[in-house]
Amino acid sequence: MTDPPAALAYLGIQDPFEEAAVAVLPVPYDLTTTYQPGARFGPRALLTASHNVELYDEELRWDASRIGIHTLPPIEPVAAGPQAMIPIIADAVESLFHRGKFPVVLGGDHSVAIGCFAALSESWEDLWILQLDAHADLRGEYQGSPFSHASVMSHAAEHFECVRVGLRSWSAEEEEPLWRQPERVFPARAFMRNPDDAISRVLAVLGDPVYITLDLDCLDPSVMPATGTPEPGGLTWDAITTLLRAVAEERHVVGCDLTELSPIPGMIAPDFLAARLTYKLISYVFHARHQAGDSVPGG
Ligand SMILES: [Mn+2]
Repeated sequence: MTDPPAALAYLGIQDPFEEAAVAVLPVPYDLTTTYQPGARFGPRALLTASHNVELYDEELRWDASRIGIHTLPPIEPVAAGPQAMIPIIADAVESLFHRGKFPVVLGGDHSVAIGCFAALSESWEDLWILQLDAHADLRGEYQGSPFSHASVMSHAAEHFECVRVGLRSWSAEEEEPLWRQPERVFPARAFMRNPDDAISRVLAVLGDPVYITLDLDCLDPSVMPATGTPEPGGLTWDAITTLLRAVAEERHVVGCDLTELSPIPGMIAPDFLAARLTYKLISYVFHARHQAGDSVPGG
């Protein structure tokens, strides 16, 4: 499959793959969505909206697009279901790590992260996962599948240490695994009571390096209504960007996935927020590397 032209690429930029620090991988897959389907349309909506994102970050006073950004062809869904998707996603992400890229995987429902975790377990040791999510996603299986969006973090826990932020919905079954290490759990209500204090406590427990799995439903539906399962009482834009900036500056972030954008026809704000948040994350990570004197392409 050929790479998408600039008109379909993230930010409208299509730098040559070899020269790009960031590889954007769209995975328009939502076969495990249980409530409101539509996350399969997320990558396209995010990529389209991204063409309106300002490349100069007003907060960092820096243009991250100079690092080189390349958008890969989407991984098309396979009808065989979630289990069949995992090795396909894992192979694609693993090859990005091997080629020194910072992968940005765009879902799709959160189950696409299971493929990312499989790639991470092959590529990194002693890695920490920062989960931003409304839900614990710690079910052993859900609706007959252990590869559901509701089981995502059970897979992460097999290989990695996890810190969770934004949670506000979980089942009785998830109570025990969730609270095994209570200092690593930051429910949305407690987090939002004093975000600055919570962020310093996140940094006190979070190891290094870090992979970020960002389910957009961690945000409050008032700013991010376009998700498969919008839960009231989530994070604000200010809180999540402050957290991401702090983590990017204090840790080595190796990659991320951003999932569960389920576009609402006629409403562009959530699509734009998702596109902007993706760029914020990329900007924070590479600005921090640039400040640290790491060699950053074009830096
Ligand atoms: Mn989730």
